[in-house]
Amino acid sequence: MKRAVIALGSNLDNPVAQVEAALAAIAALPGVRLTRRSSCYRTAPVGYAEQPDFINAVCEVESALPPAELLAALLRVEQDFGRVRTFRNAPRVLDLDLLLVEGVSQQDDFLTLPHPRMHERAFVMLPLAEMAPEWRIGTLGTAAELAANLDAGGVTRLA
Ligand code: PH2
Ligand code: MG
Ligand code: MG
Repeated sequence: MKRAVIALGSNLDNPVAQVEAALAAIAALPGVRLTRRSSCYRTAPVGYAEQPDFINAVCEVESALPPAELLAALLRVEQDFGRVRTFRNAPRVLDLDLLLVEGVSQQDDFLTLPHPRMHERAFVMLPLAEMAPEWRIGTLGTAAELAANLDAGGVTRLA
């Protein structure tokens, strides 16, 4: 069993409900146990700005699945939620990104771990610092250290 961290994001069709339902769907995956989750955060869109605010969160799981199989299972959950891929950074009902797998550093066409852009994204790092300040992001530092150096503007924790 290895611990892993997953990012959740939605900005269509009642995003808070999408994220909550996605957490339940992740918890129900065979070979996956949900161990921790962050609050939900309302976040301004990064990249392509002309779209609604996002709801973002992160969760931690324990899984016996190899990382690529875990990612494949997450992509199937996206499909089950009706994700339609149009253009890069387009609005979406659900985005699930595999961020970290304990002890794993890898780079291939399907999956790069740690996620290569996570440390520069406040919408990922603030929820992660809340849930798991001690997680190390490769050799870059802990979630708490990296989050403290980001501009938190546009990221609001929901009650
Ligand atoms: N995801 C992106 C691009 N931009 N911005 C916010 N606020 N939240 C996201 O989840 C997000 C984004 C690509 O996956
Ligand atoms: Mg994604
Ligand atoms: Mg993403």
